[in-house]
Amino acid sequence: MTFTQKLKEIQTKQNSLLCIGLDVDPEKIPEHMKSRANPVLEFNRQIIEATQDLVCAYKPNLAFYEAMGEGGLTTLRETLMLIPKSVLTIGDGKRSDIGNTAEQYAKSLFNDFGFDSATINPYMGFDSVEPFSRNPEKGVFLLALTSNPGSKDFQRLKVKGKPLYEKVVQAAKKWNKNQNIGLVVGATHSRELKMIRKIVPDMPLLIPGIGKQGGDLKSVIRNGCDENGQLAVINASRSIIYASSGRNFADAARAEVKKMVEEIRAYKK
Ligand code: OMP
Repeated sequence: MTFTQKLKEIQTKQNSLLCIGLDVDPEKIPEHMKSRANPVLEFNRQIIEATQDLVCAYKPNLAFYEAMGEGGLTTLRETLMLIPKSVLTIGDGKRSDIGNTAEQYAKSLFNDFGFDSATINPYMGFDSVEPFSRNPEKGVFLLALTSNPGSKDFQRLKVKGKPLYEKVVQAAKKWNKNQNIGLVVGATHSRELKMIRKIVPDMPLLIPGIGKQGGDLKSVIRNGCDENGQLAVINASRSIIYASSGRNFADAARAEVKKMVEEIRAYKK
């Protein structure tokens, strides 16, 4: 089964397009957790247990775990073991390098950590992406138009009359022989999202930027889903995992997730 088929199946079974970003900053977790043996792991365990029936994916951003120093990657590995197989994992490292090195990144993310998919920077071209997309079961999300203000610095530059991000979309479509490539499009660009969805009607779109970054959920759902109301993976991190800084943080995260999932279902109609 290809990654895209697997994503469709999981989104149907879970009846959810929502992805939670496990971007855990040890300083931001509730005070009462800080005396635990491994506060971040325990925090993740409670977030995952409280939300796993309501989401289609979890996306740990590797930066947060690398920044923890020794033990951070072990915490990431242990976190991945807590995620049930009914839900996908996205390793968000935005990796890229020459083919020989990209092979090692792919091996690390897919074989060693065992992520189902990863975010990849396509700037270095096909040979840098191919090691990640070789296995049809593993998904690759190529950065197309990112949610941050700096996305205009390069991604919107015109190349032969078209913005660079559109060239990335066209290339991803061409490279998608294994039906496992998707694109990252920020929720902060809903007009462009609509245009990108038209070019790639059946590719997964990872859409971060809801919540703290200000993306509008309704327009993202209306513009980012495929014709069956699927294949958009809507990510929110801080607005969910830090919904409360108190003892009720996991319940508060669940309430926030429930609210978002219900809104998404309503907007799909
Ligand atoms: P919140 O703003 O807290 O919801 O977090 C957004 C998450 O999505 C972070 O892990 C970002 O690194 C990631 N992200 C973006 O915010 N914008 C992008 O354009 C791409 C990503 C990503 O690839 O996931």
